[in-house]
Amino acid sequence: MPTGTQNGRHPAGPRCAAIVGPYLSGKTTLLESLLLVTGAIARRGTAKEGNLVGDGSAEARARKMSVQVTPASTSFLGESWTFLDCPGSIEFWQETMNALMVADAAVVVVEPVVDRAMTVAPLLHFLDEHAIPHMIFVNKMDETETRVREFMDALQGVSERPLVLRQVPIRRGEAIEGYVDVVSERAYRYKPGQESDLIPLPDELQSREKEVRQGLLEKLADFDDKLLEQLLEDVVPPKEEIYRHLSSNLAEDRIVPVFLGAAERDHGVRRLLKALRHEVPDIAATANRLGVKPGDGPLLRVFKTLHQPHAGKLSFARLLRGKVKDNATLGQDRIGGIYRMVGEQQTKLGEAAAGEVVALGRMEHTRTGHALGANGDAGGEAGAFAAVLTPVYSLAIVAEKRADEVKLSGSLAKLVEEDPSLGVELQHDTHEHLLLGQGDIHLQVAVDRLKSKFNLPVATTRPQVPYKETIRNGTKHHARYKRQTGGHGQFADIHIEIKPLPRGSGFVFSESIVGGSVPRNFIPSVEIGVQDYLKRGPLGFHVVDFAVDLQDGQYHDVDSSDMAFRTCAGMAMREAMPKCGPVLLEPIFQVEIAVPNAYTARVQRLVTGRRGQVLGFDAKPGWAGWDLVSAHMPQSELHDLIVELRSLTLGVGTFTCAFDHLQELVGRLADQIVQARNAAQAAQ
Ligand SMILES: Nc1nc2c(ncn2[C@@H]2O[C@H](COP(=O)(O)OP(=O)(O)O)[C@@H](O)[C@H]2O)c(=O)[nH]1
Ligand SMILES: [Mg+2]
Repeated sequence: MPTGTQNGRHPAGPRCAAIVGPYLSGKTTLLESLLLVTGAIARRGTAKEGNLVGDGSAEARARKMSVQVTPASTSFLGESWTFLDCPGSIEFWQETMNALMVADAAVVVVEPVVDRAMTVAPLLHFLDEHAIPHMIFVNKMDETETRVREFMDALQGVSERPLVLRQVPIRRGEAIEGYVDVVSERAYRYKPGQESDLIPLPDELQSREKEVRQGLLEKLADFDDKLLEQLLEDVVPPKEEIYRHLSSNLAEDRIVPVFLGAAERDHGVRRLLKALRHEVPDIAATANRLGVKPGDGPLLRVFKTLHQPHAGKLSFARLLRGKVKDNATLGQDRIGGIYRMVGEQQTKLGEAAAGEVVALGRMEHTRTGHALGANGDAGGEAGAFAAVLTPVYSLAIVAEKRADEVKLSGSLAKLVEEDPSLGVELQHDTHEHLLLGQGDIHLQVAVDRLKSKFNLPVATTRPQVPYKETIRNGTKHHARYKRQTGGHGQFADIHIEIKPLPRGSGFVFSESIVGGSVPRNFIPSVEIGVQDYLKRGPLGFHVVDFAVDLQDGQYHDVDSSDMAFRTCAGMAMREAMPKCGPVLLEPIFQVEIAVPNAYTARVQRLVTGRRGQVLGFDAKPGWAGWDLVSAHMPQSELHDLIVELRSLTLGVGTFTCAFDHLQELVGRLADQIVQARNAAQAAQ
């Protein structure tokens, strides 16, 4: 069995590789092939039959896409591996980041399409930022007409680390029938369902092979003076030495090896497995990279939580250090089962050791992202983990059945436990419950899960914008409230002055009563009456940035009461406010949009097209070739901004935003908003 890379010194403990890359590049298919080739499954599933190991959940099957990370453990040549099939969609990026933070290496699966190379830029940036060793698997080579050379140039354009091509394809017509390994300089022909055949190196590939090999050696020499000297003196280093350079540079994330194949036909998959086996660092190196503190006790990082409708809760974790036994106490919980997973299939284990990826049963207090030790929370020992993404999209959510309202908040909390990039918020102005997340599919999957896992059907709508209103001019007003009904009546009389205040002042109440014309004890009731009113001003919205001064009034010894003054104040406001030039206020957000600079001009047009104002743009710090466009944009234009931004930028554009100020809105749009508000209130 010619492996070419056998050096006998590679790490042999349980290792873990995350399979990542854009949506539809073939990650789930690659996982299937890895499991088939290593014998973990007996036959290949298909998306059509809905039996792919990586897409076992109902939400994934319904959408024919991975919506959560799927761990699958197997062994290859006596060594233990767990592969984490990650979702490619940017809306499930949190899931993918969490998985990457526990893996020893990532396999980035890409399609050989020049124009789509850009789609892996954010992923490669994340990998480099965290120095996560990664290799690229160029998939679908069975169906491509793209030249490898051309595609490598495009990929190199979005990778900060040098790429090193490890194989040269052997073509017959347009089809690829095998490859030359440029380190071992051996040629192989693919054989369906079996290991490739060793064949003589085709003559016509000799020079291309030499060229690629030379390129690889030159890149390695950039990190090693001795190798550089050898190359300058035309000394060819032994293969073992080249492999040693490849492994150490991969471990340090200094180079990115590139392999070719077709997962659907298992082409190149054994070659990939061998590279993983020989070149990927083990848990000791990974723990060191992450900054895990040395020690003997167990230390686990939970990278995924799964609430199963009938089988209870599972916490997926990687052992960064030490050992655990079933029933032991870990974090704040007692372990109720340790399982090795192959998709949805579980095998119970009595214990697990450093490097393994396991599912832990019934860890009720444990959440995604927790670091667990033998003595409670071990966050301080476990080193780096992925940050939580901020939301870019939201929907208002209500339980379809009124009786479910209480259950809803508990179930939402469980969903957030599973996926920290989801959020829940009560919007005080509009009284809406908002579900926040990374995009429409992300939230629709959450809604599906509420139904399938918690039997909780909900309806969603576009959230209302919390418009406000204010006044442009002030006025003085006198109001008298007088009722004579049977016994003693009600009486209150007040003079108030209303004044506009600068933006951001809110509401200010004061009094300048002299001589007790309104007795002290009634003054708070006047303020309450004004407060009641300001929840719904003349235009129908919460009123801000104005002052009310109580200046004079009258009272009656018997008929005056707190209630009478409160009512009178409301009356005064209702009569006076429409005369103060009411005007609508629209929330404006400060928005930062990050895109590759090829899109900067288009993004500026997008901002102005959505009534925004571009404040400027600058290079995004630490992101070569990316810009950060800052703008002020109305909140009402942000709802689906992410949708348009992604469709404009092959999915890679992102933004962050924060409330900045309120701004007057007049004209047709304002009239429409006020009309809609009045209609909605009339319908209540
Ligand atoms: N031609 C070809 N198609 C493939 C190959 N691997 C996967 N596909 C197809 O690509 C599509 C997406 O595959 P999938 O594994 O679900 O992609 P994922 O989104 O990256 O997990 C499916 O229709 C697969 O059949 C391959 O090697 N060659
Ligand atoms: Mg998938």
